[in-house]
Amino acid sequence: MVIIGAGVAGLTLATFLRRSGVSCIVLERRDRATIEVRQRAGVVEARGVQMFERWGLADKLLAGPVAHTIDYRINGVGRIFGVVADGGSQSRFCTQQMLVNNLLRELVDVMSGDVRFNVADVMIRNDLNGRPAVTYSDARGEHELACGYIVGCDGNRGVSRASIPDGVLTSYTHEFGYAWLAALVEAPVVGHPIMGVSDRGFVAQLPRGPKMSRYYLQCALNDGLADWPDQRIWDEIRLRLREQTIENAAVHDKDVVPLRCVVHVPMQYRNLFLAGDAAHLASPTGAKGMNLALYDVDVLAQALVRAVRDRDETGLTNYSDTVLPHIWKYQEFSVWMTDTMHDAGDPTQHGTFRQMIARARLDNLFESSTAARLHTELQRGLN
Ligand code: RFL
Repeated sequence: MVIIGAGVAGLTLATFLRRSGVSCIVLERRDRATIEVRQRAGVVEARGVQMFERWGLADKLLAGPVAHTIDYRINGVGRIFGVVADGGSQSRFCTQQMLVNNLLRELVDVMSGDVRFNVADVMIRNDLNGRPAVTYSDARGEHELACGYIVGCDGNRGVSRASIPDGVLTSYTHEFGYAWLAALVEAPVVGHPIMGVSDRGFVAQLPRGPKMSRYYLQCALNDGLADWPDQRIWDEIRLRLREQTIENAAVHDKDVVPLRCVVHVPMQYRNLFLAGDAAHLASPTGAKGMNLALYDVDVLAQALVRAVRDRDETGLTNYSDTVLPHIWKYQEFSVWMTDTMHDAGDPTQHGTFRQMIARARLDNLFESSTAARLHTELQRGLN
């Protein structure tokens, strides 16, 4: 088995396989130090927590439960949404960087898993004649790995999906027409995580550890980092949250992220299986991208173990059909969250009618216990 990509999807899959006694090799184009510091998601939803519990890894990999509240703030007026408790598993705080580090420790340092960093020129052979194989090069030369199955966990711009011949995949894409300026700052969330609507555009502040948080500011698609010096970031945060007392803090990392949703169907071709961002992207408003990657590899790991141990490929044959209904459900949630949180604010993009509709949707969350329960289920990934 060869897994391409040592992000959340690739490392989780390799860890599950290794714990099941199935050997695999992970090929990663970056060095270990680089993938250990990539910061993005912050929460493993309740469904993912249940998955890690089932694989006996939750307490090794994840930190404590997350706050059960979100401050949905409209032009400075906050309403605190309380996640409806049902006594089941709670979502847990775990930044993507923390999860990747913990997976690397478990897989490489504890279980001596085979992760090869700094590889280049990865190519896939997946034709009908002969055994599947992956070739790559590194500092020691060129290599070929003959294998039974190949899993593409190499993100949206990797080689795995690109290796599938034209005409096999259908790509469903939705562009929202705006972007986010994402800034990791040295200031914790004080009070509740914020999802903010403002007539200057969307703003959010989400926790990223005891000393850090990440702010998101809606911006134009063609904005670059040069348009967002640190002082402008803090000025906009104060204006959009209507909190003039917020003080500037160090900005550690910033990026401009266009908002889009994409699903590539089917998520497999012959002996190649796609998982995580290699197969789909969800706009970050719903906080689902990493969590969907975890869902894919949970299903795929079980199917691969059955194929190797019991020579039963049913799970692999059905992989794409099994995961896609869940992927589409959470694409819908991501689109709902993105439209609602952006349309409710600045009406320049979609007009005042959509603004009022979006605000009515938010009102529903606070006025209907049925709407609140559904929103909670979707946030926890349990729907
Ligand atoms: P990754 O994490 O991108 O890992 C892919 C790995 O493959 C390697 N690679 C290759 N290796 C070998 N050969 C090649 N040719 C290769 N090409 C690529 C790369 O170096 C890398 O190590 O994909 P994966 O594992 O599928 O994980 C997906 C998640 O990273 C992604 O969905 C999330 O970060 C999305 N996301 C969020 N998800 C959440 O669940 N909650 C959130 O709050 C959340 N916030 C976010 C996000 C994504 C964001 N950006 C940057 C788009 C916030 C932002 C701003």
